[in-house]
Amino acid sequence: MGKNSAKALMKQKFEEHAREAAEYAAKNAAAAEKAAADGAAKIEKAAADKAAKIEKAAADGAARIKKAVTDKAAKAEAAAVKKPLLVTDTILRDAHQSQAATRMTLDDMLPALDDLNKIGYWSVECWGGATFDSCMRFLNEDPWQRLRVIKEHMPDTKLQMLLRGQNLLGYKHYADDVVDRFVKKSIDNGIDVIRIFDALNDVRNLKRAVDSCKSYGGWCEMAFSYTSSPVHNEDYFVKLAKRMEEMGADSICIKDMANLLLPFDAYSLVKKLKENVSVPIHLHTHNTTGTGDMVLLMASQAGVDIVDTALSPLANGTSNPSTEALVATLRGTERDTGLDLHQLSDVAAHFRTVADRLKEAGVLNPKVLNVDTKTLLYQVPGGMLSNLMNQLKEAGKQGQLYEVLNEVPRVRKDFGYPPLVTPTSQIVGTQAVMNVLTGERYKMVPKESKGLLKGEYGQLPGEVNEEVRTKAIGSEQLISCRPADLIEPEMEKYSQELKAKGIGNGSEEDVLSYALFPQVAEKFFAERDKKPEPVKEAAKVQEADDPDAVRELYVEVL
Ligand SMILES: [Mn+2]
Repeated sequence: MGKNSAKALMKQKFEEHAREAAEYAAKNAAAAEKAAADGAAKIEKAAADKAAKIEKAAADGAARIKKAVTDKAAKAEAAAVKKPLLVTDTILRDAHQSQAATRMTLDDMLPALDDLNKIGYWSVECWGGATFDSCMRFLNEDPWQRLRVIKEHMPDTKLQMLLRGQNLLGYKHYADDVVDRFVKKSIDNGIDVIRIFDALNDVRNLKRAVDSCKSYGGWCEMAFSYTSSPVHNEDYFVKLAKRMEEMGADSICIKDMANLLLPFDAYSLVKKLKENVSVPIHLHTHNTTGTGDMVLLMASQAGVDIVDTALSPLANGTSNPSTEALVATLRGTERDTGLDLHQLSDVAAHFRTVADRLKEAGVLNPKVLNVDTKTLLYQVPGGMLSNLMNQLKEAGKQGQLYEVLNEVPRVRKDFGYPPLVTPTSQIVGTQAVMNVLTGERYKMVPKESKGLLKGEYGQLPGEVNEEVRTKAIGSEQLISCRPADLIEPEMEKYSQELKAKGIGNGSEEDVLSYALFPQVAEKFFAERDKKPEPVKEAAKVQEADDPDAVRELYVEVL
């Protein structure tokens, strides 16, 4: 082989080798490329899978959230639709107490009771307040018998009463055993709902009545006396309501006895209460200053559960707003009361005849229907205003009314801002009149003012002016405990007294009537037990030596 052919062979070999190498490399590269492509595809697929999964999860989540929101909205909507405003009618208690000095008789009520029972009210207020005293003092009627008859005719409607805590239906603190038996007998004779309040909002004065009400199976509605002052604000009332819920209240009532609560304040207060307590909120107001209907409407929009109204013949003015007007206003709305206007109108027709009778008898002065905006200016409840005017008239000093109206808030401040409700409205009002008429503040201090400053009625809400307190009671010891802690049991004593005097029918109800109003009850028993049929004419007004008689000068603010 020549040199050239050897070279050619080498070249050929080299080329072969190079071709093989190139082929090998190409093969490897293809494999690598394929692997890379496969890897990338895998990653891409995984990423796509993951993304799809996430997207699906997100979609699921969104759907779930959307569903939950929709459900909640539907529920809220359903709840709103299904939240009729509940109504308590006061026609048998506050309506005639506020307009006609509590002079409606059982005979006035009887023809309407069966129809009232069919209306579908949450409750009908028919007892307590001043009705008990008025029955015996003026109407020669046994208040217990009245309650039993009402119950008999109204078995399907909750019967409601108003109770002044430890004062029961009287004007002083009673012993715990009297409170307990009174609450028990009220429930035994037909009461279902007891609204319990204290003029000073001192919950210690509510405790005995509340515990008894619950132990005897009554619906315990705890009420606070609404007022406005530097110490009485929304937080104060919310705190009080929470305390009441803790004490076992089945419902809580805003008791605006003087129509001082304004519509937008009512809205805000009800909202706050609904946020902070879980028991139903019940609103009681009057139409003295002309804002009552608006107060109820705003409260209904804020979610109040129950409101007080009175059938139209004895509604408005110093009484509560009218039932029919509110029922018509809310018809077809989410707060529709469900009450039937025709049925209401039929029952109202009867009470129109009763209102006419009361007008003829001179106990219903149409003046009570006038809107009285002085309360808005002076924060003096309507009933209190009439008392002040009467007191000044008796003294021949009507011209000093505006001086007295300006003195009332000053006395109230000195006394630690008590809410102005019976009996504090009378105490503050009388003191203001004396401060003006004597020409020297606190020159004369009645024993009721002294008692209030001493702590006999419970704890005053704000700071007391110590200079005034010293001038009134000197260095006398203050009472810081619950006032009733100082009272011995009384039931046995009264029971023995009745036996010794040979009066009463031997029932515990009679002992209680006597415990609350000894002189009035004694006179009433004599009258009742002498004749088989109760006389219909009003009993004579008590003689002046009756210690309770002084109250006849007063108009109740309840
Ligand atoms: Mn009232």
